[in-house]
Amino acid sequence: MVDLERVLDEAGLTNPSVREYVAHWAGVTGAERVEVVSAADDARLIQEALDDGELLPAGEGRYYSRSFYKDTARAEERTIVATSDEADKGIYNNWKPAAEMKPKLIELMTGASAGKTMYVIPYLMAPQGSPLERFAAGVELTDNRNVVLQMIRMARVGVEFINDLGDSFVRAVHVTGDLANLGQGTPDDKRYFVTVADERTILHFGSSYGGNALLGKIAHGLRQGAYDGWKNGFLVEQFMLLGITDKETGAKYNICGGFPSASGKTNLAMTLAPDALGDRYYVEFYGDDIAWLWVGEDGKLYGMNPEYGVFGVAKDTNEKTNPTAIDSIVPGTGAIFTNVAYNTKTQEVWWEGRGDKPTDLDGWTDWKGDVIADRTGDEVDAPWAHPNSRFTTTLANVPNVAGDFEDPAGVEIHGIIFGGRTRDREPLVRAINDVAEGVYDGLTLGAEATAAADGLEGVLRYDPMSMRPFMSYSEADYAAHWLEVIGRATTKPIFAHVNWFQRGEDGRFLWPGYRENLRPLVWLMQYKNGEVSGVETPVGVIPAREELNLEGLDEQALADLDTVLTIDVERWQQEMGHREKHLAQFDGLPEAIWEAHRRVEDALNQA
Ligand code: OXD
Ligand code: MN
Repeated sequence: MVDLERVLDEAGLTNPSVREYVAHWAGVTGAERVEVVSAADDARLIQEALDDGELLPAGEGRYYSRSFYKDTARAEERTIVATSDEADKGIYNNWKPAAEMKPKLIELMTGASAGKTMYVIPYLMAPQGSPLERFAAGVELTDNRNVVLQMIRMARVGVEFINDLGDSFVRAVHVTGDLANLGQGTPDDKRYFVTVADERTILHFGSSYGGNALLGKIAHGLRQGAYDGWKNGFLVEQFMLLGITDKETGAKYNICGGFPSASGKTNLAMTLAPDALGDRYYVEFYGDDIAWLWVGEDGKLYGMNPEYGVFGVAKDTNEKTNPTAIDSIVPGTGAIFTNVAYNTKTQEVWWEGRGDKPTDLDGWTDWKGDVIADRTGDEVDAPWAHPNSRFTTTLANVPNVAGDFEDPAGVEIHGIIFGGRTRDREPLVRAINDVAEGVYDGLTLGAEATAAADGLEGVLRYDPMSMRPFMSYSEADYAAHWLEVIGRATTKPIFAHVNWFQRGEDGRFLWPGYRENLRPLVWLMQYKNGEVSGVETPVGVIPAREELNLEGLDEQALADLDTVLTIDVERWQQEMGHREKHLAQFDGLPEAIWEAHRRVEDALNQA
């Protein structure tokens, strides 16, 4: 073991609490070397990873990596929120006593980094100077270099972010473990991903992939953040955040919102105005996955994206679905691709939905590294890329990133939207004026079960506020916290529910989606400003057809528009029964939420 004091001195790591923490875990994990990293080390670490074959070049200034084939996604069933207070137990947070989990993790981690380097990653999940800065600092310890490279893209990294913060940092320990012998997905699964929320300590063992391993992002940026927000008066949500500037009036509107997975959140976050509206509206990108929201001293609601990069799902990302993403991963961006298909001869990458499948198989390997041309039998049709394959790129690479994305003051939030994936019932957009009804709408957010074969067609898998896998305390307290924070704002955002996925009887999508989604969002802001009045329905206010800006919208969409702007009362009444059961799971849910539920139910019964 090298002289730790000297390593920390040389790195300029002066915070005594951090030094003590590093020394403690270096001892537990038995790492052979310790290295403190900052963003400036990126080029050197990339070169080391290329030299070791851990990364492969994917064209100029882009890189390719593969994870272990049984380690390709977050493992929700192995993810636990632990505290010392059983009152923190919820339906979704997989709560366990801290006193039970900590010894397990310490045992798993003991000596588990022997022979490896332990990288010390001081990071900040906020622009420096943010009012939430003290909740945003962390120090991840990891024995995996690729995790360091990903973290440098996804967070602000360097000792300067933590030296002056005393003990106010999240302790985030990541140990990869022996991936080939962890029994992933079996009864003998050895992995554990634990957030000890009331100790601000994250202990993740047994993966080197995504949210299991980049601890700033989900474990801290969502789970720990949400717990801290609950105790300290702010909200932490799996929300995208975008800004719309009306070039004619100069007004700027910022909208954030939650979408269950596979409901197009990243595509919406990075959207551009449709061509016909491009002269008037400019859309800016703030974030595709996480927003922290707080009430400022002026009584307005503010929001910011705590991340510094995008860890986007590659599948179906192309010039039509998300041209902005494609532009943000071009040569020279430093983007890292994980688990997509890779051509060993041309260094190209490809994934399902990227465009036409290459017809010349020469050099192509799939996400596991197997040669595509050697495939036989059933393998021939197997996807080339893993469905959860990803690209990682920094925010600054996104062409329409907002000019003020680094402003510590954050931006005022004018609208909060929830968007599921619903084949009928949910109109294109419905505005919700009442705060409790807005929160109620978020709590009953869901995406349709995809397995029609289960007889579940039309039934939602509820995903409250799209936070189901990231809840860190009880849902009843979560609802009360939302009511308290938004209730405190004297200038309130408007809520809305959006749905881009209504289908016709023939199964086709009735709304073209993608860039056209700006139209209902513009309507929502006009409605909030009193410029249009919409049509009242039992479940909110929907646009009158003529209130939407329809310039340049294609003929088919115009023909289908009346259908996407209607409420199917009968289907809604059915849904209310499912909602009641869903909400009844949450003991102690605030009465205001039940009242909102009953108001909507009564309005439907009178319709
Ligand atoms: C997720 C992610 O797992 O954003 O939700 O990576
Ligand atoms: Mn996410």
